[in-house]
Amino acid sequence: MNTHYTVENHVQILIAVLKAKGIRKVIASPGTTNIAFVASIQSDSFFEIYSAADERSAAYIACGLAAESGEPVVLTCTGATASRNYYPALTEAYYRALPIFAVTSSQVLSHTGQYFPQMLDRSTIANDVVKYHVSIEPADTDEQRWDVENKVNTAILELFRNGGGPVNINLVTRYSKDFSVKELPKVRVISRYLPKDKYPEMPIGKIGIYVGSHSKWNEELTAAVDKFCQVHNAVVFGDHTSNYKGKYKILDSIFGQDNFHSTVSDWDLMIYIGYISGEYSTVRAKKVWRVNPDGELRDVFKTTEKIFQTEEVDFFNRYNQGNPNNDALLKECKDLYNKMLAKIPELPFSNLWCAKQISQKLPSNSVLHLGILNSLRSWNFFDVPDSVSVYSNVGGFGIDGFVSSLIGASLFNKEQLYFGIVGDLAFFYDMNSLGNRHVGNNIRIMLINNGRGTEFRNYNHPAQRFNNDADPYMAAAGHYGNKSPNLIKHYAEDLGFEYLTASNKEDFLKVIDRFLEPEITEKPILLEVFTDSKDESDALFAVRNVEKDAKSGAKQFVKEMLGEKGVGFVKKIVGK
Ligand SMILES: Cc1ncc(C[n+]2csc(CCOP(=O)(O)OP(=O)(O)O)c2C)c(N)n1
Ligand SMILES: [Mg+2]
Repeated sequence: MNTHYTVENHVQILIAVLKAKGIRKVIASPGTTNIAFVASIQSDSFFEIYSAADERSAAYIACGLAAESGEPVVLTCTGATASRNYYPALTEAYYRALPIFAVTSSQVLSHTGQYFPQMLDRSTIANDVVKYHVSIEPADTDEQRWDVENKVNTAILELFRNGGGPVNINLVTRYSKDFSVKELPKVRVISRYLPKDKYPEMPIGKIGIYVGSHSKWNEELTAAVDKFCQVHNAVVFGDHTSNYKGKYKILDSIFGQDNFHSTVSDWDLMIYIGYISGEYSTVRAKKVWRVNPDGELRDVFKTTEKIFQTEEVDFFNRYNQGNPNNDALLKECKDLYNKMLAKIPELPFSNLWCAKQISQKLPSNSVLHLGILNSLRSWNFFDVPDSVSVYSNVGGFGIDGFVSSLIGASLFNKEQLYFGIVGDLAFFYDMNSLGNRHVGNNIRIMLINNGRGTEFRNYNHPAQRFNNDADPYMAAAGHYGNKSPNLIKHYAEDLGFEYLTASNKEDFLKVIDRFLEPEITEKPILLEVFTDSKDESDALFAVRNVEKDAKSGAKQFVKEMLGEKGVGFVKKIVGK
């Protein structure tokens, strides 16, 4: 027999990860849909394969072998009712925490329920049969390949997690007859570390910490992270919602430029802590280590290789030995940040302009809530005082609960000021909560009213190509009084708010001291700022184009002179 691995690359990925994890024992049952997998492992002497024609028995054989050897055992079977016969033994394995990896296989999932012979619906499995189950298909794009790697790794990690247990991956086959692949692809192999495990060496290279949205930090965690950065010449990137206030903080949004990518954003290792970030950071990292007590794979930067299931402070303290004091990367990042910030030109009247004017002037110890996307993005370019904590509804990214979330936070401490920066659509969505009888005078809302979701009119938004045609339905323009100067004024005043308004820079500068009054005022304050979508977009363009590198600059030049087609043409010629 002169065959090698199948060309079906999801199968290759599965085999590569199995080998990397040292999983070699397989019980194979006969069939057609699993030929891609069976023929591939049969050609690789690494695997120790046994045959069992009866799937019910095959799975019990796997139980016996796993229990006796202490090793995971892989099962493989085909379509029809084959996989149904795994149920009894997988149930046994579930309750005995035996690491059985059931690799089922099938035709394309779109055949489910359409009377294709041998096709079952495997979308649900009883709760006590496997700990994890998923289908994977051949990967035609990088995105699909990344997804397959994540799913294969998750399944295998689950085999051993919390004492171990059975899992299932369903391989969708294209029945390829090509078994000519001699070498398995290089794959991402993900490992999980518990506190009791020996931790890997910190790699040599450029190391950074990226913080997603994060609750308020305590001193112990800040000290551990700062010491880590000092020892490893690392920096901490993230947006306001990271709430990190230590010495190594870099608010990296300004590095997200249209025609410039700084090497300070290219890391060998990123240590990711916290939850979802709404920043859309441009950091690239060759490898990511995620640190979180939940121990889950969360791979937004798409290069996660290790998961540390532990408290953040314990992780950093384990790597904080030694006393080198190297702040070179911090200095480089800070210099670049300051240089780029200084290059921001005078902006048109906009959310960004307001942020630039007042972000540093927020009263000490106040709390800032930012509406998702446009407001969060605008304020992320400019630092706020360290005593100010910042939150945004980036968990679900809804525009539906901004005012309520702000009010909820403000109930906690009546002596503290709670600021909210919010767009008109988000405000009107949730404005009924302004009438909640618990609203206190510690609330200050800045409503940026541009009469639409200006997000969809920004120069770099996909809807931009529709120009004004984006207004009626994509940007939902013209609702809610269409920038009425009276509507919110009446509503807010009738509910006991002090109302301020500004439609230009001069107006704004006149009212802003009142809005930022550090003492709690007699009434809560609502400042309605009327801006124009074009100004909002122009301001964003200005901050995203303060720097240009030679390569992107040349590309931009070609684009301006020849259009997108010209860029394609030049790319073809120069081959890049
Ligand atoms: C509940 C919900 N519906 C729709 C969206 C999609 N969405 C994201 S931003 C946005 C526009 C928000 O407009 P506005 O609050 O006026 O802010 P602006 O972009 O004008 O600053 C919409 C509709 C969402 N995030 N949540
Ligand atoms: Mg708006």
